[in-house]
Amino acid sequence: MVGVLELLNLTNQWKYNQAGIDLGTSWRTTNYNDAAWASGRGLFYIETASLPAAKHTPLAFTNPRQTTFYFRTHFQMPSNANAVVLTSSNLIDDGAVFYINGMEAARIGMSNGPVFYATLAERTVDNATNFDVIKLPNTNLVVGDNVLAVEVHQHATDSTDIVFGASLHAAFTRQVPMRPRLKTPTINENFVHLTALSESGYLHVLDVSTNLSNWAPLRTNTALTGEVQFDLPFIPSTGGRFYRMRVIDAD
Ligand SMILES: [Ca+2]
Repeated sequence: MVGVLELLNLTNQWKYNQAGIDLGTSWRTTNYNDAAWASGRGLFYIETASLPAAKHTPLAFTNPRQTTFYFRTHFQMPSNANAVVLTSSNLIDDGAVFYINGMEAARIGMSNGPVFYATLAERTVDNATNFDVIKLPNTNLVVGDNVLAVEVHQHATDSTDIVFGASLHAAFTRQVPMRPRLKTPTINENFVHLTALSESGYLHVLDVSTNLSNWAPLRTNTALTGEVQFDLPFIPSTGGRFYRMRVIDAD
């Protein structure tokens, strides 16, 4: 797979907890039961100013006001996820910490060191009019279901606004090639047609040998996805031939 896949957009559904209580660390883990949390879609907000994306889910202050709001959502990774670059574009007022499957992945507007419920954001966002674009590590991704958990922190306990919205994109810049595989040859009176499954962005080289040890390249094919066909002159009198296919990263 090559290209960019949208995993989450700003209006995706999240579970959220705005109870104003310290949830410790378990809330960010994959298996945490968030069934009792409310559901909504971004942007989440307590904000009178206009924002660069649609406001969908109003939040409400407790008394005293929350320092931290918690959010969780799921996204799906396709099976060839090991060559992915994750980018997240966010509207955050004021700071946030991101976790992928329970492991911290990024911070926005938060200082280094341990972060607790009462930890204040180190930056002040007047109005969340600028997107924070960050890269997230792919090290903790799994094929299939993944959990993105985000805690949003206020800069001050009397802050009058909070905004959260996040999108997530995966760029597949380099895929692991599928194993080269030759299909059963077909023969007509002039050619042997050898076909192989191919993949975009890779050279497909067909080698020939008479003894399985001395291999020589015979054909190179740069065809895009689908089947690559190698047409070999059919010369019945020349004896047996062995063929193998190699897949080479064309970059
Ligand atoms: Ca704020």
